Amino acid sequence: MSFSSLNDIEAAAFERDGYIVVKNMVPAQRFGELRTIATDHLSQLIAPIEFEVDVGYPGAPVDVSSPGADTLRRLLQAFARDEAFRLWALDPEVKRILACLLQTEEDLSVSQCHHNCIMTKAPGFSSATLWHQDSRYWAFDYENLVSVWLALGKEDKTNGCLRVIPGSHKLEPDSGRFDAAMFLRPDLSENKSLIEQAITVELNPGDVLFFHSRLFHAAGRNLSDETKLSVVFTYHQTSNKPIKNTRSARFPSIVM
Ligand SMILES: O=C(O)CCC(=O)C(=O)O
Repeated sequence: MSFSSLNDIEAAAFERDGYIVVKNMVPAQRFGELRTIATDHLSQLIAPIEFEVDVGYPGAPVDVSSPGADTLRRLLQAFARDEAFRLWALDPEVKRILACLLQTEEDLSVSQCHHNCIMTKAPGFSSATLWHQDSRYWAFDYENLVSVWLALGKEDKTNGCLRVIPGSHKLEPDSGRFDAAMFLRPDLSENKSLIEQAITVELNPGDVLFFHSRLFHAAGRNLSDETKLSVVFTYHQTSNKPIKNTRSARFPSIVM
């Protein structure tokens, strides 16, 4: 799919599946620049940073004295880090596609709360992310947000690319199917049969995945010898407000 051809068919695919991939959306020079800045911030440990040990996901070092405890997970606050990230977050083509996917002519905003990051997945001590909906992090008037995931390098099974369950954004599983951290419980047969429907989202650098905040997704560990880097921002209609005093309201959203 080319972004210049995004049309009613792609919008219908998003409505049906909860995600679309726009191939080659970002040219090499631009994703190369973003990658250089991200790599520089990683090597200089420019805060705020989340470490694998902070998330405590499967495979993460268990505490700060464990081997690999200095493994990075996310460079947080991407919007504030550099003009190049801000320009990408507010890119007019991103806005046009989001308006089409959300089927809205309203103003759109980018959240500065969770996501708004450079996701990193390092070889060695990276963790796996279990099946979840991003709505576990969010508290908005409506669970109708879209995340935009730009691959800065190749993403495939070997380095822990995303897996998604097409159409799962429409499901309303009972609370008992989740654990306390709002991950799907893998021991339940109804969850097992849902997870069997998953597909792997392999991306080339410059490809962009748009996915709904209710879409179930997961990712494996990075078994390659290179760090995986992706820029992720999340968007909402400006009239869809974060609930006061929640994590979603910690920082103001930016109108596109
Ligand atoms: O790259 C991963 O492990 C998945 C990250 C993710 O799904 C999330 O942070 O919501």
